[in-house]
Amino acid sequence: MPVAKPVSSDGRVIAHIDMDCFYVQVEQRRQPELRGLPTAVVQYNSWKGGGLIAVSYEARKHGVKRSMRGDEAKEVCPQIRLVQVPVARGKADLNSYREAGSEVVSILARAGRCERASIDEVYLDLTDAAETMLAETPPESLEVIDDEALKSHILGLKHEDGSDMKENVKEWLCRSDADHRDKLLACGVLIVADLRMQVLQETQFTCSAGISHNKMLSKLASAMNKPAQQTVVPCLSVQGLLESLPIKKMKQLGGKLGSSLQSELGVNFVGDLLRFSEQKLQEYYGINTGTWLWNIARGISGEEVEGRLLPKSHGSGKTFPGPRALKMLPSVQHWLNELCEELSERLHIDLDQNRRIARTLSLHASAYMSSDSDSHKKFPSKSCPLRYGTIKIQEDAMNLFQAGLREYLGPFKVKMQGNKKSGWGITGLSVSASKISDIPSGTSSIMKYFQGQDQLCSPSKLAKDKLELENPCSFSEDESNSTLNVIEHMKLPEEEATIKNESSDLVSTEYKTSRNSLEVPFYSAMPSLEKADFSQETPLSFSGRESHLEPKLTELRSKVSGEESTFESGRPASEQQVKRNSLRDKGTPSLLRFFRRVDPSCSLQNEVLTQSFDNTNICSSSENSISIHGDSLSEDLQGKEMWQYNVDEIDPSVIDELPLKIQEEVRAWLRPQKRQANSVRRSVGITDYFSRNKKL
Ligand code: TTP
Repeated sequence: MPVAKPVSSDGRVIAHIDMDCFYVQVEQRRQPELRGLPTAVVQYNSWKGGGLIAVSYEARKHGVKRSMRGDEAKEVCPQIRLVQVPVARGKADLNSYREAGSEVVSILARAGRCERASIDEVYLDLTDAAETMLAETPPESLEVIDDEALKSHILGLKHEDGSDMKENVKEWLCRSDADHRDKLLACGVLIVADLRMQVLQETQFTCSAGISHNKMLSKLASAMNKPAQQTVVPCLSVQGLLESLPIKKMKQLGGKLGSSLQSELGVNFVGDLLRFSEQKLQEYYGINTGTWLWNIARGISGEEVEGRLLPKSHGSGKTFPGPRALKMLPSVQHWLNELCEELSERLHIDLDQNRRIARTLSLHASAYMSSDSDSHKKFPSKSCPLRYGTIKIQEDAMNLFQAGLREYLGPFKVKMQGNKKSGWGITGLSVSASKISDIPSGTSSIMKYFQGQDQLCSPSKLAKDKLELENPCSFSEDESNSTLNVIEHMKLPEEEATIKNESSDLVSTEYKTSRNSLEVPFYSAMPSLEKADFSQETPLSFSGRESHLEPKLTELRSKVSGEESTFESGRPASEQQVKRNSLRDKGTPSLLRFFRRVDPSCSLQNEVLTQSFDNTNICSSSENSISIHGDSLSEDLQGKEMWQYNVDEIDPSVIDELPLKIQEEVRAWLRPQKRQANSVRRSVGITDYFSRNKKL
């Protein structure tokens, strides 16, 4: 349900930028000979030429629509050029589109606070830039106004017959008697026109824009004049815009709430809401939603532009329409493995490039039961705490699926295992990772996180026959909540899933939606979720000096998580694979595992391990064990706040992986007899290596 935010944002300048026929433009840039031709991007599928997911404006003129299949498009436009979405792992590979979206975001983000709202949509808060322009170079002071700005559509601006539209726009932009808010919007018009030109020059992509005082109105406006145009909503035009806007077109009103407004209150246009008092709307829909409805009827929305260039979640999904429906558990397992592998890869990239971790794994599916009288029953979505590592994610996802399937089949006597004639079929599968947050700086935090991972329960137990929590782990409040979600999926609006293109074979789905949109939630789960992909632009978060360590840390992290990483960082994949295989074959215990396996009775160990890196002495103790303790603890070496491991257990091949300086130090530990207890010099060493904020 929408939440009321009774904040007026009249003084702000907000732009919504939306790429035009985005996938087509990406393909046309790849194949310039397609430019200007009727073109469409289709999802890989042999049935009737595949489903169209993006249609160029030239093809639209011939009547080609996104709802068509390739063969239908050829019927209405024989000369149409159909380009297939790249395929990887048997499903759509959207990486090139994500990366193209990132290119655009990096340009737009120069101008103000930027929120990446989908693979091809961005919100910008240009208030500061507009204020500055108004103070320093207001439009009326400019000798020449850019032609792109003069082509803007200004809602409510009358054009007398025969009058020069550009002259009218110029006049509006340069009015000295306009109120402050419109003056700011006029500056926004110039800024956005300039940004759109920059995007075109640097990426060859055109985009359209809406400019107003809030996100809601800007989004509405950006769709009004496409392609490659911009539309402005001055304050005085808001009412006119909303009174003729069908209620279902409004963000968040495309679903049940919109239908209820139509059937219960006879509200067909947003403007119709003006007939109701706030109190009346609250009586019908509750305090928050009532107030929210009252506000949107007046074009009021206080939703802030979030400074977020990275996605809120990651996901991977695929549909299996018609005869392709999955009817046996092994085929479900196969596809889940594929989806989880992709998800895991993206999680590792996000971790390495952005130092972000996801905490919740969710599984969504669409299904049918052929013998089911209750054919509208939905396959329940399931979530659990996310454990890093491809195999773990695959295992957990399968368990979530089985838990969902049991619930879905419920009392119906349908076999879980399935067979060709089984009573159930899976028509869509997706896995997603959400609750993404930054890791606090410092390598120790990463280690702490991964060590904490093993304390989380895998959902496997929960998925067993009776879904009983046989062996509950001790969770923090937050974690235990998410564990319960294995049974009751969180109903976060933005995580609800819908498949817009049901007929499509592949879920190629980072398409347009907006956060909180009930119609097609943005980064929603069933669609493949938006990716934190700034691989081209965003440097590693290490200093240049540290960056060479990242591949090592990645491996160490993977080992700590007890799993192989699918992320090949900094080295050719084949080389990494060989290395990983050799480690696996040897069953190599990693250094960090040693660090973890200290006195099992000591619950503070991990804490000490992580805390002590910043200020640590290393002591070689007697016999075959080594202890590390922090300076502040040096007077109390007997307490729990000390950790140790058996040097005998160190596998030399692991040491070879470390930087030379660190290797020397560790090798010295392996010769304890040659080193006096408590005599390790405090210097550059392994503790510094793991301490991100120290320079080696
Ligand atoms: P949209 O922005 O909805 O459409 P568009 O950019 O193709 O065209 P427009 O100029 O009208 O905005 O979607 C962005 C991309 O998302 C689109 O190019 C392809 C992809 N997409 C899908 O894969 N499936 C879908 O069902 C939709 C709607 C989009």
